[in-house]
Amino acid sequence: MNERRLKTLPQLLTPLLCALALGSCTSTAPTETSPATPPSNGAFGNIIPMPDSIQSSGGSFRLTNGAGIFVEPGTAENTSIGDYLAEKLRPATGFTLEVSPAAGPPPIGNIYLTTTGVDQTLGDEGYLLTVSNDRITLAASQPAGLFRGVQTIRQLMPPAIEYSSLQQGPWKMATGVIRDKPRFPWRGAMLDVARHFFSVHDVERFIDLAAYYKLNRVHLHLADDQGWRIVINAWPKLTSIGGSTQVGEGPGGFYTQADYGDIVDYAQRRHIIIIPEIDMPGHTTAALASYAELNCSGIAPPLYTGIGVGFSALCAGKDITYTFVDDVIRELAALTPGPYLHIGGDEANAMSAAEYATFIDRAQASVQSYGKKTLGWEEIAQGHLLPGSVVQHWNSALAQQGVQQGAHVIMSPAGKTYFDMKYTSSTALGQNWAGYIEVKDAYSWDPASQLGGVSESDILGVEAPLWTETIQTMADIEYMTFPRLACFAEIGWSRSTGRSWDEYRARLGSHGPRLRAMGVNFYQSPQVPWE
Ligand code: NGO
Repeated sequence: MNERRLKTLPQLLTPLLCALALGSCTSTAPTETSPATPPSNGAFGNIIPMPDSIQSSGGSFRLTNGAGIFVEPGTAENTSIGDYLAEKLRPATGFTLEVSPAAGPPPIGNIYLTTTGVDQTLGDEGYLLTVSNDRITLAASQPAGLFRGVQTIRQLMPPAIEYSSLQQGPWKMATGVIRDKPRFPWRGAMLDVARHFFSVHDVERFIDLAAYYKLNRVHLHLADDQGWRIVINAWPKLTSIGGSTQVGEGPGGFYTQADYGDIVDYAQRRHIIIIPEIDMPGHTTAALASYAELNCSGIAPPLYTGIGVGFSALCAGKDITYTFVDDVIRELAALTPGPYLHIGGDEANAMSAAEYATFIDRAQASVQSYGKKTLGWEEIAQGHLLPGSVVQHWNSALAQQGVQQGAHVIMSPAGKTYFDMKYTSSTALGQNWAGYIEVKDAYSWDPASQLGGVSESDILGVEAPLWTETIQTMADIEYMTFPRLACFAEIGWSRSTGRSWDEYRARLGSHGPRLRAMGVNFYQSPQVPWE
């Protein structure tokens, strides 16, 4: 039970909303809803990730044909969010849901999205959602906050709203006020498109599903031993040769720079930043097989389609290696609006510690020279980190060395966040080197107490990787990712106090019909009372 939430909500929110004239001053006396005891009708308490505060007012809003979505101000960014919401609500309702600019709250029955005159303490992604009998008002100080709040509106609608075909209404939602903002600014999911290649369409679906649970980063693991997946114009054989294989017998594949641009744009519209990773200096067989000169021996190894790790390395002693690295980073930086480039850095066991440290120093310098910040797996903390470099914890205590150098950390502890770990010993897909991760395990941990020497203030956020050695199709991706992504999203977004597995499992169970409506092939864990 969260005492702070219970005491402060009526005192803080109602006057604030009335003062902002956001259409929330209904005559219905608000009733408090603790996150640990959602209302029995579930409607206002089944949101994932759990909002920072919820106050339900016992009424109901009904969306009917003729309703519109009004955005204020009608900037391109706000209009795009209005359009996105309309696109999500139109198929199941069959309503036209026109999107128009507004100056002040619209008439009764409409949806109002506003960034005008909104409480700045909501931050970049926070929002204030007021559902009254008359209208839905979503206020945020930034467009990203509006976008996150739109996901809450979707989750307040009946689950059938998520079907892509016409469904039976009525389209009612419970009334109340939600004030919400995230715990961590970085909440990511990683998709390994190197071990198996996935189409632009698959990546976009992955992005869409991540957006539903308010993630804001999608990290693409674009190169590994088994495949190089992004065209680099200065080194075309990386994809023509290095992109031609994957784990097993499949033909591999790669993204053109235009494909990658489409993915970046698709993510940007969902207020998600794409983090591209080129894994180096290890995990580089695809590059080494494409260009003999990148090998210390001058001889290209054969392409690799197995699942071993730690055996390959670029040649740290050759100048051409750094020309190559700089070319790749330059082209990737030019294609990537986000501030980070991920240089990998994990398991470079085939080079000496001194060579590794030199390599990481030089790669970081290249990243910085193109105006970006470096992200790397925790091993990069063995180099000299530049200010702004971020270390991604996965399986050792090396992130502590990063913290000692002043770096921030992204928490991806393998035993909790690796979506490629099997749920149980009978899961057909996945690996188990970091253990089994049932749904309860995916929910029951806290980033700030996970690794000694890495505390809340050191942590930029969390990220869950899906490595794809055993994952071949979108259905496989969905099975390993869901429902664990929902658990993970709550760890990244919601406050840690008052969290309870017993409360959460019921809330997650209520997402069964939503995931089914979206066509998600999720693992129906026996730990969860699925509806
Ligand atoms: C490790 C390894 C990856 C594997 C993954 C499989 C990291 C950072 N490096 O995680 O190459 O694919 O495990 O679980």
